[in-house]
Amino acid sequence: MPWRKVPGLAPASLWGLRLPQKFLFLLFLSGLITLCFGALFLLPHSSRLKRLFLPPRIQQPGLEVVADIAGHPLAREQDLLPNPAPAAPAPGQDGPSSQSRVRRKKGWARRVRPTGARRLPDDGTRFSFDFNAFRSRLRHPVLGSGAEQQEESGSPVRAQREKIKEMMQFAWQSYKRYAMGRNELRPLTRDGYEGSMFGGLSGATIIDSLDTLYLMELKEEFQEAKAWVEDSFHLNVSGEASLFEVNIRYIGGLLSAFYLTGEEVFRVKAIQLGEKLLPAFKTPTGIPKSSVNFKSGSWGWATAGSSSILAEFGSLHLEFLHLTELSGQQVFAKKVRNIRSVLRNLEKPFGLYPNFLSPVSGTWVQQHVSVGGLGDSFYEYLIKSWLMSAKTDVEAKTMYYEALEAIETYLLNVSPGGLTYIAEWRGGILDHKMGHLACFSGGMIALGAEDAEEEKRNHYRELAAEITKTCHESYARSDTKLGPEAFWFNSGREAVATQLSESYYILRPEVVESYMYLWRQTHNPIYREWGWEVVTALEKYCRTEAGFSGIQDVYSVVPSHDNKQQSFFLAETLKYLYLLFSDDDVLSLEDWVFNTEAHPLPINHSGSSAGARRPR
Ligand code: DMJ
Repeated sequence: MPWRKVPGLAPASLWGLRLPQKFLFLLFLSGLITLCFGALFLLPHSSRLKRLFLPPRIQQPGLEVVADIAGHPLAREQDLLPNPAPAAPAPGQDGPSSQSRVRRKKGWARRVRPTGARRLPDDGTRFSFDFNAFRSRLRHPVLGSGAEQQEESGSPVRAQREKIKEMMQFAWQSYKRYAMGRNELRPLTRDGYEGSMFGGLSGATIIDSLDTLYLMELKEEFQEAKAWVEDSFHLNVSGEASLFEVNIRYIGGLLSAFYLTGEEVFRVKAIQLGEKLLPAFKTPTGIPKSSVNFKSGSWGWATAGSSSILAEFGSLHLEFLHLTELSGQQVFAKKVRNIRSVLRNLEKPFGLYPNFLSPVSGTWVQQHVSVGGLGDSFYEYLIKSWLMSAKTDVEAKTMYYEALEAIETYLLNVSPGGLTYIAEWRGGILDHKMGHLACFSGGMIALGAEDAEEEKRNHYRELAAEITKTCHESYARSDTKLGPEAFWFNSGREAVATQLSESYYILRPEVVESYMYLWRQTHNPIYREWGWEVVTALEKYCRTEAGFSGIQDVYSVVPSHDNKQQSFFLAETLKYLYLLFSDDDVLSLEDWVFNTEAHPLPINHSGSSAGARRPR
């Protein structure tokens, strides 16, 4: 019925209310509205609602970027991130240190919450890391002081670097064309494969390649890789994974990508993946098992019966400290510090570290000692922990030099032909062989030489050079000029494999890794010559039409390819080769340490607690 005025009565409202009633109703209504708005703005977690009501430009500083990424898949997965670090410039653009300085002057830095200002330890992805402050602490621009580097254009070194870049581009494009999203490329069959180490995670080659692409300024390729991480790198997998491999390749690769670019997606994924690894530490000693089951969250098998492997549980330290640094979650640092203290307190036979340890009883399982496979990166992570802590982790330094001394006393040998090598030890009996993996030790000893006691520095420099020379011999004495998987010093034969099963080369990096460190330490041109020999041999024997492949026999010039382009070829071999032909301030060793998969992690110049470990 339409509203009409009733004669003789005071005018009524729309609902037929009298004036006092109307007044009371309006009073009630305005009280209700005030209450609602109060709740909206004052209750915890209301910031998301605020975003719904306020246009992006008038939101709090620091939340502007959040509004931009709200439709991003990562934002959906993680909830919204409170304060993402601003992205560093694309490869080749101005160094971020100078950029951050300029921006700070304009007040831009106010948008970035200082480190530690807001810690939400229950979810490391919400933690705020001050990326600008970190970048301003670097002593050298990431990509060196100039795009041209020091040498004149047209110089052979520049051309050599360009060649290595072309190899990376070819390796990446082949992978992209035939195996994008799979773990690794099979260049002969032109497809991809997953392998059994990553528990259902995919894209190992992509994650392993990110920093190399960035370093080489392969901008388009880097964007392709990043887009895949954003859109297709899913962590909700349910297989059984190697703790070590996931850590060094995926977490290491993501951490480096974050530190190089400031892109939040890398930080967030690294932390989430790190959290997925934590169940591996649920053992009576806290020494993790080799593998973790992503589905049940339990730990699974360990090779060699019930043992954990020294090189595996001993190569988590660098990445886990950075996970704490980037997440505010102490749990990561606590796990690796516990490993350190278990090892520190254990009785060591002759000061040597055997390769197998029971995670249940915390005792050594076998008396096999090696600086090659099973032991290798444990030693590497001791000296690198010292360096990464900006030389505050004295415990790591002490353990490193003590271990090196024992290795020298019991494992080091010189062959009748004058080649220095590190043998393997089985309960006191020596195997006079070196694995290709052990060839990283030349670089490690060179890196550590500078902080040794003064009277030992020269000795370690010479030792590093001698071991690297031996490893070069293992290449030079083959027909392809590539080195075998293992080589012996027996019965008059030196630095050669003695059986076909040890004669393969799977694109491994350790020898060129040592060339790179020795070059940076000495600038002796021999290391670039040797590096170039490797480039030439790779091109001749390992390049196929659809990518690079390992070969079955380095002593045959008719290559039999193994049909695998290992992800570490892109992460390590090509990166170390490129750095060998670059200026020293490109990824300077004053700013970075390389994890055992060649992913650069920054030295902790800030002295934050995640990195430092004071002497006891
Ligand atoms: C890489 O995954 C790492 O360097 C690891 O430490 C040992 N082996 C391979 C490359 O050979």
